[in-house]
Amino acid sequence: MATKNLSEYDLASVPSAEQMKFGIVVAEWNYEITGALAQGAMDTLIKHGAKESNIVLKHVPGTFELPLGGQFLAEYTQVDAIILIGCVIQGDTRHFDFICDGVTQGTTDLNLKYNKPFIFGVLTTNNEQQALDRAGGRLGNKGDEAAVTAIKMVALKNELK
Ligand code: DLZ
Repeated sequence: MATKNLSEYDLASVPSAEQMKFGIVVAEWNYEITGALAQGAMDTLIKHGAKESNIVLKHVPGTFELPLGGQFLAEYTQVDAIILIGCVIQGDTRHFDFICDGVTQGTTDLNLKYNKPFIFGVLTTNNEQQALDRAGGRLGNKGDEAAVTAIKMVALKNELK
């Protein structure tokens, strides 16, 4: 059997999300940005076949609460993947670092604890403009990317299990 050349893999193609169930947890802090990211994620999931009735959308106060919000969804719903959406903007104090550390480690832990994709849809920026640029502005919408990542990870799990 001929070995498939790695360059033949179509990295741009996205599997169908028709049979998949998703959770989206959105931080209320910087909602002008996180709301746009969540909308991008929702639109992209639906564009790739997910049914709106198979998407559970919940809010938490801030980015720091995202891992626990995600854990609630993993425990109490039947979703295949959970997208965590937040935006932390650098300020004058070290709060930024603590929130970023907490949400990053928390998300990593959830992925491995539940054997389920928890997607890191968190912007960590120096200022508001950098966040706006990535929430539907000149650099696209990172919510779209988070949704595609969720679909690809669920498809990979379904293929292997
Ligand atoms: C307190 C705080 C600060 C200063 N900045 C942000 C931020 O930029 N983005 C964000 O999502 N949340 C922020 N928070 C709130 C924390 O995430 C958290 O909700 C509180 O510390 C309570 O646990």
